[in-house]
Amino acid sequence: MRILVLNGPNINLLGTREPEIYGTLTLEKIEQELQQTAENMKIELRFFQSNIEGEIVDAIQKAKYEWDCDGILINPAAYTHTSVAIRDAISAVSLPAVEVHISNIHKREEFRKYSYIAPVCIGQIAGFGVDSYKLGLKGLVDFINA
Ligand code: CA2
Repeated sequence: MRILVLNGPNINLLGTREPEIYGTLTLEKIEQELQQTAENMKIELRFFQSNIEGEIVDAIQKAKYEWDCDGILINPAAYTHTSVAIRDAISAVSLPAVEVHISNIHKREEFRKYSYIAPVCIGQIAGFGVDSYKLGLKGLVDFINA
């Protein structure tokens, strides 16, 4: 089984600012920990991060048509709250997807509470730091195997 782990804008800057919200976590650390988790689960991960909405749409399409992925684990970051294009791409490829967030978006500013992406995902996990990705991955893999 192969899963695309997709991170959106500014996630590449994690660990440099706002540690009270995002901890000291870096993208490299998140990917290392997920890689370890995936090896234990005997699944394969493909990692992609972009600050550009269209590149994220392209990655979702490639997950289905080039990379032969079985599912998508996505932290759309700020695009969570704005992107019809990312939502439509997930719908269009019909791959199971799980939305994850490091912070609990439901206890932050009003504008972060709405997700354009959640309605086209199996589920959403928010607020557990790097564990949001691990929990999301487990949920996604269990869903695919069911
Ligand atoms: O909590 C999450 O995982 C978010 O997806 C993170 C996004 C935010 O826009 C979402 O509402 C929730 C922000 C990602 C990175 O933001 C940084 C901010 C300061 C320094 C470095 C990264």
